[in-house]
Order: sequence, then structure tokens, then C-alpha cells
Amino acid sequence: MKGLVTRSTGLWYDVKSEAGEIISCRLKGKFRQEINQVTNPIATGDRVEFILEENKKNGIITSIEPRTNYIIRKSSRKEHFDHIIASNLDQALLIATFKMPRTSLGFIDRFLVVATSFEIPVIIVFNKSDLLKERDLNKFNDIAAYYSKIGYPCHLISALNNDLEAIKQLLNQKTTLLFGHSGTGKSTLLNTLFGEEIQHTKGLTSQKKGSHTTTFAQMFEWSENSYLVDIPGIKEFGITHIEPAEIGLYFPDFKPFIGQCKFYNCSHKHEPNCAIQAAIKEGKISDWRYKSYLSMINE
Ligand SMILES: Nc1nc2c(ncn2[C@@H]2O[C@H](COP(=O)(O)OP(=O)(O)OP(=O)(O)O)[C@@H](O)[C@H]2O)c(=O)[nH]1
Ligand SMILES: [Mg+2]
Ligand SMILES: [Zn+2]
Repeated sequence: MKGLVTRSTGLWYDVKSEAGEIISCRLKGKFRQEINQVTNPIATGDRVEFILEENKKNGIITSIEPRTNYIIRKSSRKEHFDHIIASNLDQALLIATFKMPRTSLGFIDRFLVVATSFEIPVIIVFNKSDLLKERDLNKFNDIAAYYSKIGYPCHLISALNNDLEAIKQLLNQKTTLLFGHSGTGKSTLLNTLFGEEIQHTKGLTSQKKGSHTTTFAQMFEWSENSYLVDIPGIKEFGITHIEPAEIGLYFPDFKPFIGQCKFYNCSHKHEPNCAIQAAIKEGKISDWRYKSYLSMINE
């Protein structure tokens, strides 16, 4: 049988069969992996083949279809291992907040690089608009103008408000990842979109604490063929599988200047006649984006 992995808890996977049934499946024995050294050989979003066990209730996953893409990070639990956050995505909503908690631009830029490397479109959704002061609004306008110009549309919302037409418009016929720090409101947004409490969210009193509320990546069918993937909040997003020399290629704002440096292998750090550094001086590339770039290649 064929199915879609809608949830992975480590040992057990929820697999939605073609008949629409959810079957709890396991892996058995040695399982051939597409990527080495991952903590999870099967990820939410994977398309798999499985056989039913004798009890007809559970299944055993026998193979996985090649993924069209995936979001991968360094494992936070196991050194030298990576973790696949989700696979086969059409787009990602990066849920960011100015406060409670603060999402840094560096964190946003890291995610943009990884998603862009797999050609996964990203829409940046700034949540908790109700907490913003005028100063924050001005900051949002500046940041949103810059990101929109380089291909990442931005929205400002409150996930507690039902007024989410602009977001709903984006979801049709797509598999959408909800990505962001813990506490930014991914599950709250999911609940508001569905109009019911399908995921636990953090109680209002414990907003500042760093603990995860959502513990497994899980896929929800919002409407026919439209899925949302809710994940546990990401604290640090360690980039893996991208060489430092490639990072600049995934900065759309660097693109017009790439190939114009004096040295073909310019790292844009300290070389003379660097077109990227010149573009920063002229204000064509923002300082913060360059800072994010340096942090990634230095790591
Ligand atoms: N003020 C305000 N609070 C919000 C908004 N959206 C969500 N919250 C609150 O933020 C807290 C965290 O929300 P969650 O939806 O649990 O956050 P999450 O991103 O799913 O967190 P993890 O599952 O830990 O990754 C909850 O107390 C929500 O009520 C908003 O628009 N404004
Ligand atoms: Mg959550
Ligand atoms: Zn350069």
C-alpha cells in the first residue's frame, strides 16, 4: 500500500493510506536512507510504501519515494547528525515575532537560505501584531519592504484574530510548512485557520518560558489537497548540507552582483574589488543581510 506520513513520533509513524485511513506504522530492520546520518529516516510529508502487519492494524514501512525537497537542520540532540523537519513541501510560512519571543533577522535569513536552496517559496508572517508599538510598526514596514523586494512576501497578522483572509488565500492546493521559534504562534494560527482547537497551544500565562508546546511534526488537511505542517518550535537553526561557497547563491539580493567580484571565488569577506561589498556601501544590499551572510559562512 502507498501512503503519506502525516506524523512522526520517533518510533511510530502515522501514515494516511490512499483510502484515507490513518495507519500506525513502524520501520523494521535496516532501512535504506536517502541521506546519511539523520536522526529520523522518515519525516512528516514523506510518501511511503508499507505492508500491513498480521493484526491488520499496524503497518511496516518498506520504502520511501524520492523527496521533491525537504527542510533539514543540524540535530540539536545528536552531534554530527541532521534532522529532517518535513519533506515534499510547496511553500513555507515563516512565523516570526518582534517580541514574546523575539525572532532575530539572522534566524529569518538562515531559514530563507535553506528553503531557497530547495526552491521552496517562503512567505514571512509576522505574528502578534497586537503587541506592536508604532516603533515596531515602522520596523516591520522597513523589513517587509526589503524582503518583499527580494522575493519573500511579508504579512503582519494576529493569529488570535479571525481576520486571516490573506493567509487563507495562500494555502489552496498546497502543502505548507509552519516554521518558527517556539511560542511564535504556529499552532494558534493553525487553530484559527481551522476554526477549532486541533493543536494544543501554550497557555497565556506561560508565554515567556522556552518550553515547546508542540512536540511532533504533524500534517493537517485544511481542505482537500491543502495541508498544513505544524512543527515544534526551532531554537537554533544550524545549516547543514550547504557549502560556505554556495551560501551567497541563496541570497537573492546578492544575485545581481555575483560574478562581478575581482576574484571568481570571492567570499565577499575581505577581498579587494568585491562587488557585494560595494553594493552594501551603496545601500543596494542591507547591512543586516550581509551580517547574516557572514554569520553563516563563518559557522
Ligand atoms: N498577543 C498575542 N499572543 C498570541 C498570538 N498568537 C499566539 N499567541 C500566544 O502565543 C503563545 C504561543 O502560541 P503557540 O501557538 O503555542 O506557539 P507555537 O509556535 O505553536 O509554539 P511551539 O509549539 O512551542 O513551537 C500562546 O499563549 C498564544 O496564545 C497573537 O497574535 N497575539
Ligand atoms: Mg505549537
Ligand atoms: Zn565578492
